[in-house]
Formats: sequence, C-alpha cells, structure tokens
Amino acid sequence: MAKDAARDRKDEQLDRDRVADDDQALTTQQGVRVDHTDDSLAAGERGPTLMEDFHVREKITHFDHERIPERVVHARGAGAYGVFQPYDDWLRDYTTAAFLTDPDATTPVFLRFSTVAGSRGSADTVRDVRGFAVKFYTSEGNYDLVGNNFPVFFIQDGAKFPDFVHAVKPEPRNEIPQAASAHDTLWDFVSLQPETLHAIMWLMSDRALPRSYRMMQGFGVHTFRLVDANGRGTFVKFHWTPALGTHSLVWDEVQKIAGADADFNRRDLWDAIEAGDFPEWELGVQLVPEEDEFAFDFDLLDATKLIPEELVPVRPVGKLTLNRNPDNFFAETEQVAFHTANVVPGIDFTNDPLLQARNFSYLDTQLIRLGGSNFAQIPVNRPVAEVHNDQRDGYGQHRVHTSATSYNKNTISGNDPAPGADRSFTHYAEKVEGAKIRRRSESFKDFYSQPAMFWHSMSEVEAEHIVAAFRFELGKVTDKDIRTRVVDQLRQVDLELAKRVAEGIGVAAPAEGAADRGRTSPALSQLTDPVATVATRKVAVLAAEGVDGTGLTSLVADLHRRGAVAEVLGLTDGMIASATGEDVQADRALPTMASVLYDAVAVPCGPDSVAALSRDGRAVHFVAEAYKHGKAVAAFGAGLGLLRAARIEAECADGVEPVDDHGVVTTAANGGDLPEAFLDAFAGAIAGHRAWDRRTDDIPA
Ligand code: HDE
Repeated sequence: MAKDAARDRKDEQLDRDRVADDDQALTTQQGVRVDHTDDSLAAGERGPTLMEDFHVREKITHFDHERIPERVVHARGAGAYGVFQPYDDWLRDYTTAAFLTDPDATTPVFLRFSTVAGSRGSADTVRDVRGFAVKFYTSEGNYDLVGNNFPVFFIQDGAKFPDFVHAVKPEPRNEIPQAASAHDTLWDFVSLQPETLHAIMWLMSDRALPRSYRMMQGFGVHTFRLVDANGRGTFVKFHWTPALGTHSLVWDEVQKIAGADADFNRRDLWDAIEAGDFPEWELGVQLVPEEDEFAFDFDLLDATKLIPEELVPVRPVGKLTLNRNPDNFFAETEQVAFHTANVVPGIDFTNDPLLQARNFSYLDTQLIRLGGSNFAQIPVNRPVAEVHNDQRDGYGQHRVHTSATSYNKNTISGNDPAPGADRSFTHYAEKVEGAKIRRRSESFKDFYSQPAMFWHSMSEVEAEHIVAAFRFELGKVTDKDIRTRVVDQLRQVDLELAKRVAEGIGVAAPAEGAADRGRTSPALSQLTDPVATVATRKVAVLAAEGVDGTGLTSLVADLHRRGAVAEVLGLTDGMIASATGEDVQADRALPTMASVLYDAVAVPCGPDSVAALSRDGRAVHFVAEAYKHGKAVAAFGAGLGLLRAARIEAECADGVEPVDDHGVVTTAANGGDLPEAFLDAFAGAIAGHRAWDRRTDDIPA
C-alpha cells in the first residue's frame, strides 16, 4: 500500500533497475540456467572439487567481494524515500531554486538517518549525534542537505575533523568502547579543545537520545547562502521540524533498548512507513541579509554557534514526507552518496571552514567507499535531471556514450554537450582577498557563551539529565586528570554546572567560575511548547487468561481510533481466553518484549488475569519499569492490582471517575463502558510523552 501511494519521478526511474526474481529460473551472472546449487562439481562423490565448476566459483567469488568499506563516520543508518513540496513561493525573493519556491513542484527525496561513532552493526539507541541527510532529486540536479539533529558541530575547522573522529571512535589499542563517547580519548580531546563544548552540551542532553528518527529536528548546521535572480546573496540556516514533535528517551532506557532491540530506531522508521504513518518534517529557514553579517556577537561562519530563534525567526518553507521504504538496504541506503557540494542554482556556500572541508571530503570518501568515479550512476544516486558531459570511462561505467567526441570545445558534435545553457549554476561572486594564513579567526574565539545559553535554557529535568550524563561519561574516564580538566572547562561555562558534575565524579568542586550570563533561548528546550500527540505511539496492553475481554477490546479500539499502535502482550503467544467469553489474540508474548520498546502500558481488568500477571515477575517488572521511565500507565478495575504489585501507589476513586496521578490513569470501571474521561486522560498522558515529575527512586526496575 505504502508503495503505490508514492509514484514519483525517482520511483519510476528506479523501475529500470529493479529486479524481481518471482517465477524465474536460477542463473549465473551470464544468464545461464543452473541445474543444481547445493553441491560443488567434484571428481567422484567423495572426490576433490573441480576448477571448471564455473557456477560455484562465481558464486563464492561474488560473495567474497560483497562487502564495501563502511562509512568512516555515520556507518550505521536507515533511509527512506519521500517527497518535498513548498507551501508557497515567498522564498522566490531570495533564491532561484525552483524546488524551494514553486508550490506546484513536488521533488522526490531520499533521507538517510544515522548515528555517527558506531560501526554498521552497532545499536541504534546510543548517546550520539544523529545524521539527517536529505538528497533532493530536483529538476535542476541533485541538491544534498547533509545535516544533523544538533544545530552546532564539535569543531570549527575541517582540519580538526580527523582528530575529533579519532578521539570519539573506539580507542585504537583495543577498539573499545563501541558506539560510545564515555572513554578517555574523547574527553581528553574535549578538555583540550573548548570549541567542542557547545556540541558537547547537546551530546550530554536528551537530544542525543531521540525517541524516534521521526521525532527529532534536523539542522543544516552551517550558514549557507541563497542567491536570487539578480545574484544577490542572503545567509541562510536550514531547520527541519518534525510534525510529531521532538522527544527523547531516558538514559537507562536507551541502554536496555540496545539489548532488547538494537534496531529500535531503524525498525520504528520502517514500520511507520509500512503502516502508512508517513513521517513529516517542515523545512524552515532563518534568513540574514548580507549587510547584517557582523550584527551578531558570534561569527556566522562558525559552525559551533547557532542563531537563537528569538533573534532570527524560523520561517516555514515547505513539507517533507517520507512515504516509501527502500527495496534493498545495500543498493539504496548503503550506496547512497551524499555530498555537501551537490548544490543547485539558487543555493551556494559560505566560507565556513568546516563546510569548505566537507566540500572536499564527501566526494573523496565516495571514491574509496563506492569503488571509483562512477558512483553517481548507482540508481539511488542518479539525478532525475538529465546528465550530459564529457566525463568518460572508469570502473563500473554503465553509460554507453554514443557521441563521437568527449571534449569541449568541439566542432564534430556541434559543440554538444554545450555549457552555458539557461539555468546553469553560476557561483556567487563573493569578493575575497587576504594573505595566505593558517590561523583561527579571532571572531571564532568565544567558546563559552553559547554552551552557557544552552544550559540556562534547559528545564530543571533536562538540566538534571545533563548533569547525570556528564557524571556517567566522566565516571568512565580512567585518567583522573582528564576529569579535572573537563570540570575546569565546564567552570567557564557555568560554575553551578561544574560543581554539580564535579560532585559526582570525585573531583574537587571549583570555587570560581562563570556566573549566569543571563542569556537563554527558550526554543532550545524540548519542553517549551512540546507537540503533544498520541499518533503512532506504541502501547502495550498486558493480559492473561480471565482478562476482561470487552474492556480490553474497547481500550484497544479507542487507542487505534486515536492513531496509536496498541499491542496485546500475553504471557505466551496465541489466544487468551477472556472472562467475558470472547477470546483475545495476543499480538506478542511478553517474554519476547520489554517495556522499553513501548511508550505506555495498560492493564485491563479481570481478577484472574491480574493475579496471573502479578505472579509473573516479568509482568510486574514491565509495569514498574515503564513507570520508572515516566511513561503513561493505565489500569481499570482489578488491573490496579498489578500496579500495586509493582509498588506503584495507584489510586482508584469510587465509581467510574478516572484518576490521573502524574500519568498513572485509573478507574474502577470495566467492561464495555470504559468512561470517555478515562480514555481521554490515558491518551493525554501518552501524548504528554513522559511524566517527569514522578518520584521513582524506590521503584526496583
Ligand atoms: Fe560529515 N562526513 N563531515 N558532517 N556527515 C560523512 O561522508 C566530514 C559534518 C554528516 O547518511 C562522510 O559519505 C568532514 C558536519 C552526515 O551517508 C565523510 C567534516 C555535519 C553524514 C564526512 C564533517 C556532518 C556524514 C562519511 C568536517 C552536519 C552521513 C561517509 C569538516 C552538518 C551521510 C560519507 C550519509 C558523512 C566528512 C562534518 C553530517 C567522511 C570532513 C558538520 C549526516 O565524507
């Protein structure tokens, strides 16, 4: 279903390369039909295999060459196709890029999300930045916006990138730890490079633990440039805002998910698209006129700084919708090649030294990763715009150029393909002059104001999480001097922060440091005006024999009606005999799942069902753990018994009036007439994402 909904130019183009094997005979790569593929050709039944067995030799040789190098960073990822459409044409005053300004133009896209530090097989839910790379297949060529879910980066100049990545990757002697920043080399680097501090604050915050790729923001990070029809430039920062809001997991939860479902974010994206719950983001821009280049107390070319939204508002441009999963992970998600220098008319670069280095690196890395210069011909990378030039040959050349010439200028082919056609890309005519110099600009040297602004913009609970994250990470650092040096850096961000971190890691609390500079940007907190929707949230409904089938069915139906995904977990798979007569199908067996894989849990009535669940430690733990992680918990009738078994002080008012105690929603009612107010309160608690104000220290989970 999801597939038919979305036929666009890219999808149709891919038809040329799709291969379906249904009802086909097995053949060699040469198309010769194979009689038998389970045994090698041998000299006698127990004899040696023969060289002339071209089929088995080809099969094994191809297998031997199946792997390509994983991305040096962002190796672990998941991608999907979709479409982008502008809302209207207001951006036409700033850029000639048709795909951003023509509300009738729908542009196919491929979006790849990723973690950064881990290898291809690492877990999804680790503390890390997430990549947010969008390839727009525009009518004027491919445009790649290769961003992250943080608006700032760890370093200011690309020359430091190999150092930074070597520091954050597993340590060189033993390749430990995998996909984790909690180790000596990263924090040694941080302690010596204060430019990292702003991105480090984001890394220690909840932003590094997204609930879903569908629930995180994306940022272009650098200041780019839009160029209008008269060649006038405007600085621009790109923002992606998810329709489902920006939400995070908690640290204890992400560690457990890494074991329970290492593919958590990847699966979430895949399942949502297969179910037709197409993820959406709004593209927004912050625009700064060129004449205001020096109007800020930071440098627009410094990628460790953001422009506070309160200073320059984010203006909506259009909507991106993901609507189609790839057919083949390797062919598409692995082979997709992004490049910051893939720009189209109307969008140009700035002199941000990080961006300039990226413009070199991405093309270079594809040459080794994808094995040569023709990777743009790989189906997922191929533009929907026409490609004509005099570039020839190379490994894996798929195009059969029929022209008599491959140079310019020529007379033999009428000088085709000819440069200078209408809508050609013309570089922005920026005036530059200066002495060759290897030195950081003075305007890049305030390392502490924006980390402080981020810190002071956090809600209390977000700030607590940041302190706990620093304590965890630095607590894993074996070299005590490094811990001390990091605290010394934090002291310059904020004395209070440094003290709180120091207390947890055995470092003497600093006596002096920066006081609150009085700057905040409320937009930086995820708890400022959060989007609250129950759509696509996953709810576990626990049931055993004797469950109130009528009540369960009406609860599940109500959740589905509201757009949530409810799953009935039985103690085993199969049918569950209910107290009210009808059998209920268990969607999954509880022992195969874990509370950390759900957003909420509900316990229906049914004294026998609840007694059986209460005797099962896994069921009790399931509820306790969901509660501990701040998730919505609901119970009706006898269902409250399981909550009490989990040491949750669940109140139940007389009659059917529901009680909503910090997201624990209960009612004495049961059967088919669950009160609307109970269902509303449960949905509201789920939509609220987490009840952060619970006291959970004594819950054993
Ligand atoms: Fe990347 N980065 N990067 N990066 N990056 C790569 O390209 C690099 C930076 C980002 O899903 C590599 O094809 C340098 C910032 C994403 O395929 C490589 C510098 C931002 C992805 C590379 C940076 C990013 C990459 C590895 C500093 C956010 C995954 C494989 C100058 C704005 C794209 C590849 C995908 C991937 C280099 C800094 C985002 C080696 C040299 C800043 C989302 O070329």
